[in-house]
Amino acid sequence: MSTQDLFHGALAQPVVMGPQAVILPGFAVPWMDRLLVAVEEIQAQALFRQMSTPGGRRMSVSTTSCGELGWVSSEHGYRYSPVDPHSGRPWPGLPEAFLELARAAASEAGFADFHPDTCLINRYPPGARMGLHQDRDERDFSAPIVSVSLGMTATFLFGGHRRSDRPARARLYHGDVVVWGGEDRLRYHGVAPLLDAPHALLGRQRINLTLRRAG
Ligand code: MD3
Ligand code: FE
Repeated sequence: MSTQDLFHGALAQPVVMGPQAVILPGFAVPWMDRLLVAVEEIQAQALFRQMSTPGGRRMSVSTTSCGELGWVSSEHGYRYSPVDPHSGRPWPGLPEAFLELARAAASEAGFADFHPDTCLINRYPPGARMGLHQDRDERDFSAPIVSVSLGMTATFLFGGHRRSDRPARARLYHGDVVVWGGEDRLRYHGVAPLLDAPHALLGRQRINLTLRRAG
């Protein structure tokens, strides 16, 4: 394992992406072992699945959720549901490590008292991507979103308030955390097709956690 895997960002400064959007390089490193154990437990109870979009296309990313609500997508639209439609059971609970990390990162970015009630977990195999979109399915846009990148490096696309605004690009590495809120909360964003460069711990995949207040 390279020093980059362990210490990328432990020494790095926050990267400002917008007035209320910031990358915290390596911020998740102190929680890493607990995060990876928790992701394993969640994916055993609520399998990753490739959802369809209302446009009828299959997403290249596989998703699952934990918390009181989980994000689901189908031909009928996007929504948050208290049960996993795949199993008919409630989603697994939000792990304590997710909550601690989300609250610490939000606070570091200037958002006090963040109480997420869901975490969407995205799994990217090589080549998977996420087109430019806004996150509008949450009830209250005043809460920030905290995202945690695990595994293979991604190129994140950070656009503006119109789909046609040319996006800025930022690399997101294993252990990086990003916090978006306020006026940046509804900006278009996406992920460029994932390059096939295996990660020392997670192999040929990227896993992204997004902690949100949906209900
Ligand atoms: C910027 N996920 O799940 S996380 C998503 O890496 C999503 O899997 C991407 O976009 C991923 O909806 C990016 C970063 C993210 C999440 C929410 C945002 C960026 C955001 C909300 C507003 C602006
Ligand atoms: Fe999004």
